[in-house]
Amino acid sequence: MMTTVDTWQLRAGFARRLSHLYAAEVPAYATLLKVSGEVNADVLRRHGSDAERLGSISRVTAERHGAIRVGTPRELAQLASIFAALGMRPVGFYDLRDAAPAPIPVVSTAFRPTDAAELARNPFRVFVSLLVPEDRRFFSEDLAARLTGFLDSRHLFPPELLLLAERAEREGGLPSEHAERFLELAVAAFALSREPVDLAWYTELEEVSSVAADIGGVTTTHINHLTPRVLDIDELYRRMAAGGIEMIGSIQGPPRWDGPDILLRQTSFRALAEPRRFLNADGTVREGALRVRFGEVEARGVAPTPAGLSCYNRLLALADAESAHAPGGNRQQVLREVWREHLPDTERGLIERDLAYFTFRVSADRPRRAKPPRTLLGLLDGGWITAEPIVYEDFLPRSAAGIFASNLGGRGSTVPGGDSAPRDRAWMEQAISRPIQDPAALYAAQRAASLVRVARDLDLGEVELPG
Ligand code: OOG
Ligand code: NI
Repeated sequence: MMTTVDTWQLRAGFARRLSHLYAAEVPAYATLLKVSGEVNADVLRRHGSDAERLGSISRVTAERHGAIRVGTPRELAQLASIFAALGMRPVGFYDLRDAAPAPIPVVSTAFRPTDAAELARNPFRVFVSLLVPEDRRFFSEDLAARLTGFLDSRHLFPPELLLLAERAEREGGLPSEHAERFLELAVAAFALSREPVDLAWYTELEEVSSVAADIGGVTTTHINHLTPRVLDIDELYRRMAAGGIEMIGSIQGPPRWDGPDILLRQTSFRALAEPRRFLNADGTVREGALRVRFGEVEARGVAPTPAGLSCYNRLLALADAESAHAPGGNRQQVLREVWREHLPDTERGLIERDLAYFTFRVSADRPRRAKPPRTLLGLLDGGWITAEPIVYEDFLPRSAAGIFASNLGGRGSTVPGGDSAPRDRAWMEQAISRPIQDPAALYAAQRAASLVRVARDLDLGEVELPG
């Protein structure tokens, strides 16, 4: 009998192979993995099971996100099919075209497992960006026409890969020898190509945006970075810097502080230039180098509610304003003070103000005789139930823009007032003929399901949320 490789096994296999490929292509990534592993082991030793409050050590050790950039809706739809074969669905919509510190001519989504059990098996996620040649703030009509022509004529994925992807999605996995072939082709599609790069074309696009050149200047795509998860990102930053890797700027996102970690904190470093061959206008080929890929690492916290997310954005703006008054000051220090002043420093505080998502379950040592209250806080404070944070599984537009910007060569150029070509989640759903889920709705559904179980176990009608 033929054995079937299930969807989640395909996903885990893909993530593992892509990681091997990237480590072979970008040696600094291999260093990053080694240091991340050491930091995680140290945190686990120091804090024991507390260190696993936001994910088991086996999940965190295997956890990666990647980034891939494509040029057309057709390419994005093909990627969506490959990721569907791996049990990864599009979640969230990000428009980076008016992002600070530098606008990027892309709109993005993230492909990831959406189910808690699937996330626990393997949480691999990929941030995928789609170029917007129709945006006149970046591309003139003439350049856009040539760019679209170039993109329409290339084929990023071989037909065999796309057929296997369709089958894997339909059947929830693949027979083992097909699985092997599928993974081989899928990983190869994201390797850095040895094809010569047309220098004049690449340079013309680079003058507009180096992301545009990275996407539309070549006939292939590639994995742009792969990011491990670490339990203490400040310690990782210190060790990488001490090891002679030049880390960029600082850690993006929330500060380190005494309260619960929310959202995600990320930092990155520029990878070395990689050898590439260039095609000159006279038809000759020469050896050169391109610096398009980088290393990144992240620490994840609890998922915010919509109220928590707008609170986060407000606090960042507040910190920006304070930093503007005292330029040259310590940003982390400023953030820490803002956090202390405005955010509750306990999980209970986050629950009370409905700023973050948790799941709840009835505690083993709950009171036996009394009648349970109906409110969430009453149940929590009375020892009836316990709360567990839901990990943030998504991305942050502002950090993403910062990551893009800090790793780009030139600043590029934009024409203010040009037609921006409206793009939103509905547009992207149509472009790929698949629904794109809302991150907050996924977290809210997880919380709601846990409360239904609590209500059933305690024989309550319904549990009342705060607020
Ligand atoms: C994606 C940048 C976004 C993150 O971690 O926020 C990202 C890219 O460089 O293509 O990966
Ligand atoms: Ni990233």
